[in-house]
Amino acid sequence: MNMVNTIKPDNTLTDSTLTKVQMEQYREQGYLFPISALSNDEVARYRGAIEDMEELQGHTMDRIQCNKSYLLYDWADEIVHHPAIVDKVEALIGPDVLCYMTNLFIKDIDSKSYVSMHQDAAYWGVDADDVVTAWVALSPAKKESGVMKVEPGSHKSHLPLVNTYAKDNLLTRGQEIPATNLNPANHVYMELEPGQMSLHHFMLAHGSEANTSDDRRIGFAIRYVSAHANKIGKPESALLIRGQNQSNFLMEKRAKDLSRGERYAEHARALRRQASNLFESDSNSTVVEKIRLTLTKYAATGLCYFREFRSKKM
Ligand SMILES: O=C(O)CCC(=O)C(=O)O
Repeated sequence: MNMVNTIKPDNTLTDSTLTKVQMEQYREQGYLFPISALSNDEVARYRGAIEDMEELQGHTMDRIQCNKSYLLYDWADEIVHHPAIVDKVEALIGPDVLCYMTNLFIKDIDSKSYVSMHQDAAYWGVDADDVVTAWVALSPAKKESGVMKVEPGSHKSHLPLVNTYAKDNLLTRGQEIPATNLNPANHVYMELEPGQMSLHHFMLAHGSEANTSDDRRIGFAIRYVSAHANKIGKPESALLIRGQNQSNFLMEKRAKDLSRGERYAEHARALRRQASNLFESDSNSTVVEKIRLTLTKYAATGLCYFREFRSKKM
């Protein structure tokens, strides 16, 4: 059996900027945790907003709502701009900060959902090193609830990745680093209390197991990119959070300045652009995979056009 480390640092990091030691840990190991981000009241408000919405619509947040939620919802817009989060991110990637994407990762009680070990950099198509995910816990993130685990230092080299399309894998293509390329004995579980966050470099190998606890596991992953980075492939959009944009990302409009219909349309446009890269096949894709990706791309693009059209009636 592999032994896995559960590191519990003595102190939660609370300074508005990071110390030299913390910066060094991030540069060398590729991650930092636990970091205080949200107050108890904020967690209750944000989790409440998600769960009220779920009650109203009669189902859990779907894949579309979980993707780039900051373009739709006030709670998500507030989190991506939260100074306790952005100050730490700025210490790592500089004063010009974009939010490229957010993903709400919900694992319900007894769900089999998991995330295979992968490196985000392998398929995000961002031409930079300054890309960091702030993973904010909106419920307890413990070993038994399927917290994120990371392979320290793995952000220094590209590892192979296979697309498994496994049923319960939360990743679009079930991207997975083959076990022979990993060292599970070194893996670290980044356990967090609600309101705390972890930071990880987009090259770091990470994943998570199923939730076996008696609460939902709700994590809000915010992808921050230096506003000097460029998007490879077809144009995509991002939201300027701080500083000046120097990148080739198209600029998104902030949700709080928009009506409900305008938010819906902005979100649909952003997801349509994202789909054109996300479901693009490459030279390693098999014929079957190429067909699968092309069909998924047309379905996703069509749905986004439909949502944009529907927004005009709101
Ligand atoms: O929330 C999880 O379990 C996985 C998150 C993840 O893969 C990410 O934030 O990049």
